Amino acid sequence: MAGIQVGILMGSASDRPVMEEAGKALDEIGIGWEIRVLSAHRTPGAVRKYLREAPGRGVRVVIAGAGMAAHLAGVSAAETDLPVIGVPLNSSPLGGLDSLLSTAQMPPGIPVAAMGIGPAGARNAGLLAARILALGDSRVARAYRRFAEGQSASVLAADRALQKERAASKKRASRRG
Ligand code: RP5
Repeated sequence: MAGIQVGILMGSASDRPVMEEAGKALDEIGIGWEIRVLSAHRTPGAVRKYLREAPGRGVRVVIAGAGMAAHLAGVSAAETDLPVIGVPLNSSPLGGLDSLLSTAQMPPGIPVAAMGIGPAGARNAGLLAARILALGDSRVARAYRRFAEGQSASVLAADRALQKERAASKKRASRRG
């Protein structure tokens, strides 16, 4: 599907393993993405430049992950009118609570969609970006539906396997005794 549509930003290269979970979710739906190390604190000018140029390159949704005093999502939302999804990361002795509050507690007027802490939050950021893109693109909407149905099918298959295993083990127990 059409080029790069999601820009994934992270405050440090150390955030990469977690933030790539967002990219993996987008891959599962077939949405193009790019990923950049850009820090609200250490490279504020580069954050601004990226956000000014991103829409012209086709980016429609921004995902921003950062740890500690996590300002990247909020600063990004201040610099662009694109929807911004924030992912709080666990990279401090406070276990991510600091970044969760920094990401979620935006002052009124500058919205950030705050996800949960860490890899689950990053994955959900990718899926939320897909849902946003699906609103204006029926191919993305169909791909998302296929993804969701596949996910449900794998949970149902796991339940069937569990029930089969438990039934077999009960049968063995009743034979024994
Ligand atoms: C934040 O500080 C980054 O997002 C990262 O989670 C945290 C620590 O950064 P490094 O010291 O590992 O570069 O800005």
